[in-house]
Amino acid sequence: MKIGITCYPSVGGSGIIATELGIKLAEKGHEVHFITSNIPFRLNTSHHNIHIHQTDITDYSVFKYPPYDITLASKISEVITEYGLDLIHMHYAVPHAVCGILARQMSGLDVRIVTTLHGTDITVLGHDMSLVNAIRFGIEGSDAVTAVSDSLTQETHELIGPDKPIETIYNFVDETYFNTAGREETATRMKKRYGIAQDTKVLMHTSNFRKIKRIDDIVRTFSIVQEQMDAVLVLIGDGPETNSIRHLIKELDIDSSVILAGQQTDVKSFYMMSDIFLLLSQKESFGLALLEAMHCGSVPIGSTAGGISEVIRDGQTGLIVEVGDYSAAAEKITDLLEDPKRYESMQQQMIDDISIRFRTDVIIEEYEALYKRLTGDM
Ligand code: GMT
Repeated sequence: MKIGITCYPSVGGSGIIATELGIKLAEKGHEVHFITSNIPFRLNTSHHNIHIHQTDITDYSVFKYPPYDITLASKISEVITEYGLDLIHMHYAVPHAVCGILARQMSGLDVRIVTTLHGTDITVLGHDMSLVNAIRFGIEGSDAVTAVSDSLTQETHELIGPDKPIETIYNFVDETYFNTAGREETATRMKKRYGIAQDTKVLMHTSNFRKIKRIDDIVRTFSIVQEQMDAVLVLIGDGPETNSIRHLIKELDIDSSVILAGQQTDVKSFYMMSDIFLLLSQKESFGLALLEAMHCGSVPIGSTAGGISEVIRDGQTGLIVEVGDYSAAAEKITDLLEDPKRYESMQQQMIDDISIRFRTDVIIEEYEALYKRLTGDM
């Protein structure tokens, strides 16, 4: 099949999923066209079936705002026509699904449109009344719509109420890269590099440091944990909350045991060094970093937000606490780390569970089956 993919190319779970999906489809023989404003950041492979089409967003002085959506729609329509695409897969309802619908009209061709909802487009933008009609239009104008968790599917129905079925297709990670092979050696090397004693416990979080990630709760959780045992907190990433987090760390007087490592390209080594991965968000449709960390052997603690409890089976493959309850988080982490047998058994159950429920090849087949249903092809 000839498939167009549009996503936000910057760091973020939706861009990663769109990119990994494109790579896997190309490896299976499909012709894949990325139509984006920049090269997706995880697209570090050059496969003969992968084509990249970049939009130039021109900032003419007559425009108060550069017309990203219109330029992108125009580029997508060009690629549809030139390459005879069968289907375009848009990641995010706004603006991308709307761009896809516009592009199809511009091309005058009957290309199929699949839209995947990732979370922020619904759980945050869905509360903005000025965007609700656009989101509903993007969803209803697509031929098929998927969401990355049951929780997001349900929330979309509640918030937007589209006249369209939405099916859940879970996220996945590349298990050939994110796995536990060499975990101990990597942990030893990383601890040496960061001056962490080998028997010190490592707690970790990575994100784009937005307010909804509630990194302050993570820092407060850690502050309690480190009173009970030797532990270090490693925070990877950067964003709007970085400064206030830095202040909080100082205020709690825990600067000597918190590593603010900023953006990192080799996140995998940090996952491998960590005993516990924390994701205590206010809103989170899935939590892709959680799944990456779990594949690398880090046991997760998540909040009850969104789809996190679909990824973690509470008490079996990780731990769940109410949003905002950092005292409970600290208590659960301490109890688990003080009981190595329980930790190891949870870690094993976690690896067994995710390698069945989030298998890349099975999830790619779900997308292919959906494409086939829409095009009657393949
Ligand atoms: O979490 C973010 O802030 C980034 C955002 C994105 O658009 O990339 O992530 C969303 O999509 C990911 C991939 O499907 C999900 O794993 C994240 O949970 C989701 N973020 C939120 O729902 C807040």
